[in-house]
Amino acid sequence: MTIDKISPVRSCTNDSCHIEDGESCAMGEDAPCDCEFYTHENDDITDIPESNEYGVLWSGNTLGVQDLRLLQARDRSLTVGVLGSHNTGKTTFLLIAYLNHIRRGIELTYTFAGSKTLGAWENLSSWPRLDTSKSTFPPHTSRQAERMPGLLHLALRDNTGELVDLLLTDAPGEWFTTWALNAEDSNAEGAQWTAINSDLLIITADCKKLSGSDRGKARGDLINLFQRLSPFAKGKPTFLVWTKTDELENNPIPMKIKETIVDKLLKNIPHAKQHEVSIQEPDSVTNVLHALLKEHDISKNSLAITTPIIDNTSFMSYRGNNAQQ
Ligand SMILES: Nc1nc2c(ncn2[C@@H]2O[C@H](COP(=O)(O)OP(=O)(O)OP(=O)(O)O)[C@@H](O)[C@H]2O)c(=O)[nH]1
Ligand SMILES: [Mg+2]
Repeated sequence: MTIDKISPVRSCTNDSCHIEDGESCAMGEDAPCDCEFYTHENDDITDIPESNEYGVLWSGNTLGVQDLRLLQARDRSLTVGVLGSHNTGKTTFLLIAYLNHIRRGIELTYTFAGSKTLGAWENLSSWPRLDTSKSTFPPHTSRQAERMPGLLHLALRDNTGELVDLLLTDAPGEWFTTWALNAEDSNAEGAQWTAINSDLLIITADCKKLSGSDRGKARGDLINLFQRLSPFAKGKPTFLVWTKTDELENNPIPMKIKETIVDKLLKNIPHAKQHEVSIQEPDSVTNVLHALLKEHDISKNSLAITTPIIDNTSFMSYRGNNAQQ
């Protein structure tokens, strides 16, 4: 789902199968074309690489709903929804987070402990890695999967050794612009899925756009998104992330525009916090992700069980690891 290309129109007539969303065949076929319910047209346009045909965890592709069940059986997993309109730096944010985690020798609060979507991460990474003189940003995220975004997986370990599976959404920005205007639009299903299913939320605010000639539209899109997201963000750690801050030195965001955005953010999502990131400072991205996880831990701990200790023997006093003693 990460590289733009012409693909055949693929569909499955089995209602309980979501193979179009990147999942495995519900009938258990390894190759979807072996399934009686599966059809694909325009096959002559392009060959699909084999890895795209298999919706199983070892393919390394982005995950779908059925894949999640396999992952969630292992431990707690957290879905991080990354929302923002087209070109606001969502995929770049995710990619920097991945690349920074796999770099050796850097001190991190949460360390890299694996990924089920290495194929998808490495596909994205090939763009900046191509060649130092020609390296480039990842391409625009295509809107092939309509019902849910592609999920990128990062397993991280905190300093107590506890594992957390992060599922990061990589969705096309058009979904959110459409959803902000009309939640019922059929092109907005994936955005709605993201808002409902995310445990943690990141909204990207593009400093370059907000200081450029199209800043009025950029501001409008962002405020519409705050309003639409407001009921879904309740109780979820939410960050507004100002992306591309390296652009601000030459072209700052007009004060009035920034004030309006912050004002609307706090009206609609009062608990939202703000952070700044830039490709020039990769650690800024990692810090945001870690701060979001810390925020989640704080909100989780505030709900910790506080059963009073009413017996003196240590056996009777034990309340489990989660209880505050
Ligand atoms: N100056 C600067 N440009 C950036 C930075 N991050 C991203 N960009 C630019 O922004 C463009 C869009 O970035 P993406 O990460 O693809 O944006 P996106 O939100 O995923 O876009 P869609 O997939 O279309 O929704 C890139 O191609 C870069 O040109 C940054 O930190 N600084
Ligand atoms: Mg993208």
